[in-house]
Amino acid sequence: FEYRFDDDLQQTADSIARQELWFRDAKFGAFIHFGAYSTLEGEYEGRGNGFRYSEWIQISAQMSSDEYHKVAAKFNPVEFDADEWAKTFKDCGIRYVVITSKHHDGFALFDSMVSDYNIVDYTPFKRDIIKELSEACHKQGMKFGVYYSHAQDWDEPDAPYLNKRCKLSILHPEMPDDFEPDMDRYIMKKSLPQVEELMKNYEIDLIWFDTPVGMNMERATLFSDMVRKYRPDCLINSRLIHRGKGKIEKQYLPLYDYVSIGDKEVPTKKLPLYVESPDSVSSSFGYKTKGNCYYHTEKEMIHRFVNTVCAGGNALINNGPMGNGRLDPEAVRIYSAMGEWLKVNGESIYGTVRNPLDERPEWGDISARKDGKTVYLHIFEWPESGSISVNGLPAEVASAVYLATGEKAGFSQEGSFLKIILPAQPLNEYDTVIKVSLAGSEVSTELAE
Ligand code: H79
Repeated sequence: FEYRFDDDLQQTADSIARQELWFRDAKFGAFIHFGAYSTLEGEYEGRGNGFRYSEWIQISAQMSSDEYHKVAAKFNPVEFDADEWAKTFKDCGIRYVVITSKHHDGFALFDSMVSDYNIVDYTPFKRDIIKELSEACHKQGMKFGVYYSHAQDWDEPDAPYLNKRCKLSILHPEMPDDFEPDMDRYIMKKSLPQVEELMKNYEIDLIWFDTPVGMNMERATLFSDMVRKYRPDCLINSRLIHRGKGKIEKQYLPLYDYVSIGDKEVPTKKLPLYVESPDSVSSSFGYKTKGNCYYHTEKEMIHRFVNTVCAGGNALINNGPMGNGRLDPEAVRIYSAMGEWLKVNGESIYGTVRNPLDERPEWGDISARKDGKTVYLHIFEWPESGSISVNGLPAEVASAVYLATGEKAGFSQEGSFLKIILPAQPLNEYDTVIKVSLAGSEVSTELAE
């Protein structure tokens, strides 16, 4: 785990209060990468399929903005149905949704007065996807957030580029050789006013900034203040100002509410601050069929999810809808397996806190209730020995019960050492959960506060 935090580094009281409105208990979010790139599926005129991420096609296929504009102008996801998306997510146990309102390509999925490079003004589709999806999600009782690429914008010559492959001469051959990019000009002209539009015109519960190339305290403060001005309860992620790597500076903390760990990173250690992991059902974020790509198995996905929650975070698990506007059936299959598992075992996920014990067990993982009197044992790998052990319980065990059936589990306890005798077969092929209720003194959950 490559992040370093000061011992005394804490999120601000305001941020913690905002997180506790809904975010900390929600655990499971759906991330959605959808845009003009979705139609290309990771390849343009036979090129560009070597990148892991299909949403990077403009760079991987080295397309000029003029070329990419033609792709965007044809974006017509006629089968998009916000209510169907929202209902599918809700049925799978998802509590919040975060969709790309503008990715690095600069193309917006909402009706923007700031730039007509958006789905309403620039395409035959003409519908505001952000508006429709925000309403559909709220109707289902889910929270709604937007991803917004505030620093990178490949359509804007003034915006900075993350990577040497994003050459101005390729993206914008029309620009003179002596052109000097001015990031502040881009921020004032496009990204800050678009964030204002999103905050003013939509019901947004969370804004997900990404790739803070060129950001500093001053620039980040503009965005943070803009969000807070219109939507004081709206959560902001840490990529507004930093990538979460290395040491996190204390002065940044009031600008955002929680830390985004690395893309597709599953935490392996306890997390010092409240975090969210941007995971994906596949190796890409945007829908990809060309070149190398893989999907996680249902089992892998559930383990990644449970590990993240047990480390003390939320999992924002991405799906890339198809260019025609339908959800990717592979993603739906994976979410559905998670949903079926959650219907039985959701008590061990929602509203829980991280593993209060010192170690992650080799057979799986552990989550806990806030009351400090309940721990959930998640058994991923069924042991041949026919039993598992837990070390470090601070109190006597009053009961141990399988969440799947409500049946009692056999156990013996010696001091802080608990042994559970298992049946021959797991009760669930992904993760069998045993709820252990403690009597008397409490398991400390103070680290998770
Ligand atoms: O939106 C998703 C990614 O497109 C975005 N963050 C997630 C949530 C992202 N932006 N930047 N990065 C990820 C890191 C960039 C990695 C890169 Fe590469 C290395 C870009 C070019 C080289 C990966 C590998 C992408 C292309 C090759």
